[in-house]
Amino acid sequence: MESVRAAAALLRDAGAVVVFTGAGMSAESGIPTFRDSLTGLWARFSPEELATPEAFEKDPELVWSWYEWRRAAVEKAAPNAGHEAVAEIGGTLITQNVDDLHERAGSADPIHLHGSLFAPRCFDCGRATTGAVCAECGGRSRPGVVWFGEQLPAAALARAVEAAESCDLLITVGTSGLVYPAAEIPHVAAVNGAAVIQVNPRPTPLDEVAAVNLRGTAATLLPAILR
Ligand code: BV8
Repeated sequence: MESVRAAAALLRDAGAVVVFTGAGMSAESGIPTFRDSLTGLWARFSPEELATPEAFEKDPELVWSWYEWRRAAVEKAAPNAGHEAVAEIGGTLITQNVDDLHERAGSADPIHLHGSLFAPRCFDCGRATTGAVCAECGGRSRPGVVWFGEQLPAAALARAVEAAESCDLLITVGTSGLVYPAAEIPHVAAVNGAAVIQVNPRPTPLDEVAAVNLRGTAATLLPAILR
């Protein structure tokens, strides 16, 4: 396919490469995306309702059981061929995902803009926690993710912006490009002269900045670019 060849040529000739991933990256590992409506016992909620500090304050047990359900699903899942291709591409990996599938596929040091399902912390003092209550201050343990309305980790965001500003090529995979400030990252790369390749089966606002738009899935198209 012409555009896969064009993407492969851009990757071959690029110096600094950034890969930017969203929930679609893990879809072929069986992890539902945010745009998929929640199913089963969560069908009556939307992620935006559950992924907020207010939801946690109102009903910590409900919010914890959603995150425990998601963590268990990730532990049962396996990285897909797309995660493996991202590890092979190397460069700087910036992910909005809170799963550990990139790490398990061999990506060394992903920048997690929205935290991790595997890093619970104290709701009050922010320190890492291992049990239900913070050993330091007695505060409640919370999932180690960034909720809607919360600031992204400043160091991670600064590292991500710096990488996007200085790269030659940014490959955006499996993101609807709707959640800010993370959604700025591909635009930062484009305005600083990088070429942008998008991998997504559906149109997104990033269509307008993509030099190459690959309409398809991560697990099929990312390995194809590397062939
Ligand atoms: C902040 C962790 C401010 C938790 C997440 C109005 C306008 C603009 C912005 C706002 C607004 N109102 C509110 C805001 C701010 C808000 C925001 O952007 N809201 C959106 C919904 C409009 N942002 C925030 O609140 C952020 N914080 O702004 O703080 C502030 C300022 C000062 C002081 C204090 C605070 C925090 C945002 C972080 C939220 N946390 N995750 C958790 O996981 O539970 S975000 C969460 O949703 C995910 O992490 C992910 O990042 C995001 C969903 O995005 P995607 O990854 O793109 O996933 P999605 O399902 O949307 O799309 C999947 C795509 O994959 C689709 O395009 C699909 O076609 C594609 N796909 C499907 N299958 C495949 C595939 N692609 C490839 N292969 C496949 N097989």
